[in-house]
Amino acid sequence: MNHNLYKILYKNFKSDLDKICIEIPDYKKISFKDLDILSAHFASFLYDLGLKKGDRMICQIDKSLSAIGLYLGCLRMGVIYTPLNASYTNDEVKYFIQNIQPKLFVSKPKLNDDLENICAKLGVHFFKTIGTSDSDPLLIEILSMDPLNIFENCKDHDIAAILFTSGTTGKSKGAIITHSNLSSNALALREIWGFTGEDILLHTLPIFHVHGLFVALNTALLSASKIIFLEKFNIEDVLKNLPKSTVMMGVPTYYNRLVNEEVFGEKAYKNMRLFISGSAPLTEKTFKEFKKKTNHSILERYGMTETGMITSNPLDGDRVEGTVGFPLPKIKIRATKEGKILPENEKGIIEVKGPNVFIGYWGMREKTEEEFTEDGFFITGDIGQIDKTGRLTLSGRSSDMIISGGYNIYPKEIEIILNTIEGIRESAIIGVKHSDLGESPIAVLVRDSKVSKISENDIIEVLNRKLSKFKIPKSIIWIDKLPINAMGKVQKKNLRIKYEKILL
Ligand code: MCA
Repeated sequence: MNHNLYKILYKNFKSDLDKICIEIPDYKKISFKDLDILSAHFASFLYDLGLKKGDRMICQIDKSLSAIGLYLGCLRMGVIYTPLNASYTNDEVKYFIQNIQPKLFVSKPKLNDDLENICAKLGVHFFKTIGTSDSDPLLIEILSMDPLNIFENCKDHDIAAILFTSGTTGKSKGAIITHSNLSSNALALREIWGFTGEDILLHTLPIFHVHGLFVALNTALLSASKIIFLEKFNIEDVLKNLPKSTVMMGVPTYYNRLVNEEVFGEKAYKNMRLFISGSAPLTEKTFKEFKKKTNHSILERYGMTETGMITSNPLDGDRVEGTVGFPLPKIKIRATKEGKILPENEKGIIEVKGPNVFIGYWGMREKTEEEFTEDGFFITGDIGQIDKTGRLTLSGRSSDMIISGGYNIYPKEIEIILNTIEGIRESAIIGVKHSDLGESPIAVLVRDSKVSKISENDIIEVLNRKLSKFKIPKSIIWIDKLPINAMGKVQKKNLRIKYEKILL
């Protein structure tokens, strides 16, 4: 059997190739046939550069049909696809290039000249740029090539993508995701969420993360559902296109914004059958307000970059707010404490096993071994409990990761930079409540009295040069000394309690 994910997607949508697959409102509609040809052109582009199965490429481009064509072209060729947040700085990107040593880097146009030099210095064979318009030179060149209708033969463990997920140590880890990780998860989601060719998915998520790329795109393509493809979550565009849609996927911020939007009414959601939320905890307040306003119970699910989707509230059955439902078919979860499996309703670290679980972190054997148990469960690092019906409730994280509008932020990555700044003796990054993004980072700093005072603006300026905007602390607080426990560890929990309302 050929486990090539594109082959599996194609097999499931080829029955009606003339059907509209993707609509970009007020701009363009393409059929499944157009999509298949577009992906074959991108496969040809990769082949023409000499890339082959197992080679790696990185792209840092804007959400567009070309971005989808490039992703599907990589799948067709068996080229390993790594998308990056378009707002990552060169410092962040340099790390990713050094980590996976791609043969090809595709960047958005005019991101900056340094990137091409960085790629050359780091031995990247090819540096290309592609924009979002139909008149983009590289797109025109690619469309002039003969399409390559390839379905590279892949085994189930062959790698489809490497997606980076931040690490508690401050250095991101490349999660190695196989063709069958992705196909098994998409097949399971199609089944449990009842996706069919009659569905129309409103897609507003970025496609450089698992949620928008795999959970939304793969599941819709596998189901031959139509996709209304928006550049980003913009409330006006969402309200305009919701009436044409039947399913929406989003982070909790999307639902907070909708529920607080006056004009979000029955007209908007009249054809909607399902609202799905994930990537960050959905508050019970938002769940209740949304239900009151629309009579829809948002379906919350739980996943990670390393595992795709793990559990989901049921399509038919109780969607209990504050819980993330039941394991997907063929997936096992358990709560453990110091290696012991806990009984029902006892809080512990959640571990997961199944066809959805990645095979490890690229170039980090030890780190990979640390995160799997002897009997093959992946240790998620999330804290939760499982009740007697098997329903999972999450209650926190063993690390001090912050989730801001669905983006994961690891304090260590920011603290490492802060601790290099003259004038700062100690630093602690903590997550505090944010009414729109759920959580946001703030910096609690101790001055180095031996050095002249540094201003908050100067600190933010240094951070802006090194980090994507979404990681920048929303506030800076100076204190005399950080609270530490007997082990000398900063007691961030105390700081979170003390400053939890500072942004509200
Ligand atoms: C944008 N900004 C942010 C965020 N997003 N700051 C903090 N946190 C954020 N999440 C900043 C921008 O840098 C910009 O700064 C300013 O806010 C306005 O940018 P804009 O894009 O207009 O912001 P927005 O429209 O308010 O975006 C918020 C958002 C967006 C819509 C929630 O962050 C979003 O689409 N998040 C989805 C993330 C996602 O796909 N997560 C899935 C990960 P400036 O103005 O200074 O330039 S996958 C995952 O978690 C697992 C696998 C799972 O289970 O799904």
